[in-house]
Amino acid sequence: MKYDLCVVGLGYIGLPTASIFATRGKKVYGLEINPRVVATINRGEIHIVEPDLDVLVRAAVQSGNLVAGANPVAAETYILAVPTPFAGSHGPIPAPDLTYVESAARGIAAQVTEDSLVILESTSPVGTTEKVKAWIDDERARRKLPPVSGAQYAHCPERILPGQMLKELVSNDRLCGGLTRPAAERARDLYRSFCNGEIHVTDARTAEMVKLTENASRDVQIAFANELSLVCDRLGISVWEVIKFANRHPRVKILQPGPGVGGHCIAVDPWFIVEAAPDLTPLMQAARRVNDGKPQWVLEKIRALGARFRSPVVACLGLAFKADVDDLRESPSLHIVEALAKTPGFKLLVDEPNISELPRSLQLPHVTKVTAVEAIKGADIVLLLVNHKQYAAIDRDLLNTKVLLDTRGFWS
Ligand code: SAJ
Repeated sequence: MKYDLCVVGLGYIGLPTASIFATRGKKVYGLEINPRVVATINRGEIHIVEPDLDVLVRAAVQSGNLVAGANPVAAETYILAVPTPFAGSHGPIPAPDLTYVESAARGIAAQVTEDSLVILESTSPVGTTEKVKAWIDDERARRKLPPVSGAQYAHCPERILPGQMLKELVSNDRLCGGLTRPAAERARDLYRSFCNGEIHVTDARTAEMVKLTENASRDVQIAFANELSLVCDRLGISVWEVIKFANRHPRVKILQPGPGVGGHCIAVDPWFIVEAAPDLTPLMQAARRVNDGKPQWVLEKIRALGARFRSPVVACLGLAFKADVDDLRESPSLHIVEALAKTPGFKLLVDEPNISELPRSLQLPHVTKVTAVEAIKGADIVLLLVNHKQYAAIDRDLLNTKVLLDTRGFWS
């Protein structure tokens, strides 16, 4: 049997993408190396938290159009949706780690035919789509399989926002960058089956750069807000008021300061541009340093506030990398709480409403998981790290007698 689609990697991007194609009538095979994930999906369940994803996956699996497995299959189109983290650093600049993309490409190489379309969705450094083709050609040569010069390649980057993935998957504009024009147009026709936004056609290198540019742009803008927050704090001015009023200017749109930039996109992707041109990117490098420095600033603030108490109890509200998600990866809030837990004399009462137990790094005698209200009641200092919706409802009277550090300006 030949599937319409084989989606490689059933994570935060691959799973919603595979499922939405399946609910639009495509026969989809999800290729996934983790056997627990395969079993979960085939039961119609999910292994990640994202609003309404459970309903979509259940519908996709029950329709018979989505099946997960560990072996490469024959398909018209392959979509690679695997992680592209960075691998340690060579000097001050982290290098991209393309090993997942390479092994995904080599893994499907034997199945690729003259008629195949191979799409890279993973956020990738410029030139990666060309590498995908080269890895597939190389793997086929290594296995003594005939070359497939007719196979088509495109980069169609995902651009969906965690927390609003399903809405954005359908409504966002899409970019299809081909190694050739027919490849881009074929990809465009495929995404039309569910994408209501405009679908723009370009070349693969431009598409790669656009995706990186979007996240680098956001990183630079958040860095501006974070830098402002340091200056305003020193000058005794509320940064939230400054931004609120500055944003009343018709051409000013400053983002919000916070405890740092987390997640596996915005804190990572600018480095892919920097790595390609270190001598030309002082602004992007500075933005990364500003945002990466913010957790340490929060930590020092809290330690200074803690010096007022003999044995300070700190309510830490939120561990996720941003509001209303359960994702702790690259979370500045988690890093701050982990460092606070190592501060002698500090006791921590921690709330993270989207997880059921503390990560192992925080399973310590002086760190307790409680509800937000319990944490506030029992604390000397309240540290708000994430603007989860649950915290909006907290009775402000509870905070009156507490020393407060609101890193998001949520209660100001
Ligand atoms: N943050 C701030 N202040 C702000 C906005 C965000 O401190 O004003 C922080 C958040 O708390 C979080 C980090 O930045 O720690 C990133 O959050 P985010 O909501 O800006 O973005 P992500 O990482 O969830 O998703 C981004 C999105 N990119 C853009 O908005 C340009 C999304 O559309 C991409 O699909 C995603 O990266 C990705 O996968 O690349």
